Amino acid sequence: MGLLDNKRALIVGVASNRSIAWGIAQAMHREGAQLAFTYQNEKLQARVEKFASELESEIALPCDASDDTQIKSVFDNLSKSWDGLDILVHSIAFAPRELLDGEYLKNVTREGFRTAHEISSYSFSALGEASRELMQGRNGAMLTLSYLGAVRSMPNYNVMGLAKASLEANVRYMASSLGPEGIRVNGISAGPIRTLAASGISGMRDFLAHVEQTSPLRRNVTIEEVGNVGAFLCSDHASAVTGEITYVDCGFNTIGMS
Ligand code: NAD
Ligand code: 0WE
Repeated sequence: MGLLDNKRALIVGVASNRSIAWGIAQAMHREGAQLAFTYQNEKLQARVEKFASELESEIALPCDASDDTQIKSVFDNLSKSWDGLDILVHSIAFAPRELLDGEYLKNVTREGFRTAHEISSYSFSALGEASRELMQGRNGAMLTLSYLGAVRSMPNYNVMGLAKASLEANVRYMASSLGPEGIRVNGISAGPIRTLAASGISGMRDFLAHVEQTSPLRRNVTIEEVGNVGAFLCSDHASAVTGEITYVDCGFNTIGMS
């Protein structure tokens, strides 16, 4: 018996075998969930189709989160294969790279600010609202991924920190909107992990080394560990947990000094 037997999950945000969304998908599959995936663009299509088939899924649909038409067609398409949806996993973020370096205030622009908030926070609202109909009458759960930069200033994370603060507020407001329908909404604030989104980020190595040296567990977190907590939060074992941000960061956020 798995935690997620008979549940159907849509996974948004797989780009490689290092993606946090991939860790979550693997845990959910292991716990008995049936999966569907989306991919951002044609460059990722073949890869995501291969990842889907590894987890016994035949559903991989295009979804660029900046395009309302694509968001709508994901659910139109999904409803052809599935008569309902139990779980939405939102694991995407984007800010123009130039803004993720140097001083926040000097580098922030109106356009970069808008893009970061649109792709990293609004997209969760848009996908959540689009999931709503398929989730009726089945104790649905939605999950997103945040980072400590939402609540503490971090070097170089800059405008992404503001977008994650918005995303975390979004978790609470979506939980309020959807709670009366039995749908729960939660976030995981993960520690730094080497993924595509983290590659080429200046200072990523220092972030990882700092957590390894100072976190209570003296190491970094893995996508498998984030996946396990994600599977739990979207399972009926977490049926009274909503609007929460759960830290999966080897305790790093809890220390004052180490
Ligand atoms: P990743 O590169 O594997 O995943 C990022 C995903 O975002 C990719 O699948 C990409 O296709 C998608 N994406 C970007 N723009 C998009 C758009 N316009 N439309 C649709 N998809 C789009 O990296 P990851 O680290 O697994 O990131 C997943 C989530 O985890 C992000 O929200 C990220 O902020 C968060 N997170 C990452 C870390 C870390 O250190 N890696 C830590 C905490 C939280
Ligand atoms: O949320 C993130 C990264 C999200 C991200 C990554 C990129 C790289 C490619 C958003 N937009 C872009 N845009 C690109 O062009 N993380 C939590 C990982 C991360 O990113 C950092 C970090 C950490 C940790 C950026 C600066 C400092 C630390």
